[in-house]
Amino acid sequence: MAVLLFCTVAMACAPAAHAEDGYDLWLRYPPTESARATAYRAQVSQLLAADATPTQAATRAELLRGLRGLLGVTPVPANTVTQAGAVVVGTPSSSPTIARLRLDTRRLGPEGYLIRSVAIDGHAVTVIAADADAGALYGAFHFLRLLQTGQPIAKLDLRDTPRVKLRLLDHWDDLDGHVERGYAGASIWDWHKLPDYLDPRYTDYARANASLGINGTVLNNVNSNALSLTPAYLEKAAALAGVFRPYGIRVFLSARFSAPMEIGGLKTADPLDPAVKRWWRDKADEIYRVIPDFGGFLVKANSEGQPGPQDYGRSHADGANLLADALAPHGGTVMWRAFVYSHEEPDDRAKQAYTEFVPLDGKFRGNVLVQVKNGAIDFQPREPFHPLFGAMPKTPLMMEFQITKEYLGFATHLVYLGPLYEETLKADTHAKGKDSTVAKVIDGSLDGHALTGMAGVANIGAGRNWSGSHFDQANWYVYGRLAWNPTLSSRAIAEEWVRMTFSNEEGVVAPVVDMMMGSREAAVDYMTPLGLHHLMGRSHHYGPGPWVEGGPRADWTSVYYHRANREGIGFDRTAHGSNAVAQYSPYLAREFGDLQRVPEEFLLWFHHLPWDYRTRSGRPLWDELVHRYTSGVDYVRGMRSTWSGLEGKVDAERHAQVAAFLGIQEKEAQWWRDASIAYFQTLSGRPLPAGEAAPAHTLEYYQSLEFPYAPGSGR
Ligand code: BDP
Repeated sequence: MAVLLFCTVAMACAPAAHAEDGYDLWLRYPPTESARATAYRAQVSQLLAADATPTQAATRAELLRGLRGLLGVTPVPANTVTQAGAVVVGTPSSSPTIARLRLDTRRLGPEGYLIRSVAIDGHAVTVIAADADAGALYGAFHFLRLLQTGQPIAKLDLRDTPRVKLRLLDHWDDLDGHVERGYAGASIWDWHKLPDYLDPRYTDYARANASLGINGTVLNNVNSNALSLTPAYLEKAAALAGVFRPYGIRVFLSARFSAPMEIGGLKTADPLDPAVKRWWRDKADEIYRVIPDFGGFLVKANSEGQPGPQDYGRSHADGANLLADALAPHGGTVMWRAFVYSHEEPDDRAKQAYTEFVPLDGKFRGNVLVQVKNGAIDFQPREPFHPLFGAMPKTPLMMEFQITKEYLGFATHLVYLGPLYEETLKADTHAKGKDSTVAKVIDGSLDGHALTGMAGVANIGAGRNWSGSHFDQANWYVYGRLAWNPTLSSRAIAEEWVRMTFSNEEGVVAPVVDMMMGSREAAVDYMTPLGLHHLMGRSHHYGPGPWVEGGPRADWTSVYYHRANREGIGFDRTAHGSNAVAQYSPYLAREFGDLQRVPEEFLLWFHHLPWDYRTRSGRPLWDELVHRYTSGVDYVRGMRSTWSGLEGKVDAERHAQVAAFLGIQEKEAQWWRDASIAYFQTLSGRPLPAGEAAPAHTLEYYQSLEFPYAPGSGR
């Protein structure tokens, strides 16, 4: 075991010499303010960290990097704890010092850790102990986070284990470098140069994910290309897996259901056909030969034109089980998506996944997770939680959140998604009485599942700042932290992120956190207030399009969802309408179906109401709608002024970009408001409430706008 002793060097507290372009994410490790740094240095005078395995080496390297950056200390080798302030990292098998302490690491599992202030031979020491290397790595990141956020470290007694087993990013990246719904440039995977060239960025990607506890990545788009499963591409995926492995991250692939035909030369992909079964078994064997710790397959089947088992009259369970059987001998998992709605089914789209999947509860193999989007439509600014949560007790359900902001302003709108995720996770399904939260469905505690998971559709691209904007990094961050522990508070996570990414100064932290916390509600208000949904521009999804109608299918239009006419607006999902409320527990079905009790944020999701319906503010519905649109825009204006007040407190480079993006956001929020009001006014026939400004342009103007090159389009 290598043991390092620090010597402290004089530290220049000058601003970082490199450009503040966001590349370093929340792992910037900037110099700590001097009084605090002096105190910390005495507490990290020595580092005992083994480097016998790649994960141990990564752990030690990260601690050294962090301490050097934060405290300006340079390590030199030593042997044992010889002075106060040693930091000891490892497991009972990697560290004799930890073994001597006889800590109960067993109960931490393969990824948990504890951080404790103890005395060793009379010296005050910080121990970061785990039962396995990955846990020690996570513990090291936690320790660095404490320093970076200015926490005291003298009396630590922390213990943490992940509540969710698979904590994944889903990349919607195509093999040609395009990212579906990606707003941060091209794909970070340079398939053409893989496997021979390993961009150092892959390592930084792994570090960032490990710092949050993300332990898996699905490399390719759910609208997948069978070529990903050919030997040449498997070799490329294996090279990435090699970079990620030391950081506890496993590689998964989206599998195209018709691959046996497209790359296997078979005539069918029927899941019950023996040749198809053999093909998948052989394919799984082949994958595990090159990627021994391969995680498994993600599948989008019989959805939006993708092939699937229903093409052969088979069920989703038949399809999932086919792949599950192929992976089972190797310990792999199938994540089968419940995002399905069919051409043939004329029913309310919000009901279709439930209708198809609930009858299959109990029919999936033990290594299948059904992956469910947070809401029943499609990653809208606000949706009630998906009714499948709580409705399939015999099947482990995995959460799918979208981190990339397809429906929330792409990269330029400052919208912190923490409150959206938290709202969904805290929602009570009432499936087994009160306090049957979605978080408990996801972490397996409600129904006793050991296989659990959460997926976030990544917002990562090759752009220098990874996520398309500085603030979108916070969405990657909060997703990762909540995947580790779905009960954390999004406000606390925002604060952590601001401290690590921008500044520990209270004068920065408080206003920025406040601004972030209200930003999602503001986007709901200027885009889709009061439960409206799916009103964006057709296909590229950029900007407002409440007038969208016609085309290949009704449920790809806006008019299908808002149902506005001379009389009123909203989708009646009560027993008088589509009765989607009945897919929730009886308690919630009553609540959502009852105008007196339905939460106002879901009003028009569940009810069709007259324009003069009196809302809780006392305003008629039309006036309330206009009021909400306007207050969303006002909030953005407020964020601009808060941010401009921070000039000089945040580095000029990032300050300027955020300021410019907020300018774009204000313009576009105004556009959403004005276009929506101009359109709905033609139906309501009502005047604008007193004091409300008229839209800047005519409805025809807004309808004439076209965006053939909007980024991230699907294909
Ligand atoms: C929709 C996206 C589309 C995705 C689809 C999915 O617009 O690009 O393919 O979700 O999740 O929101 O499969």
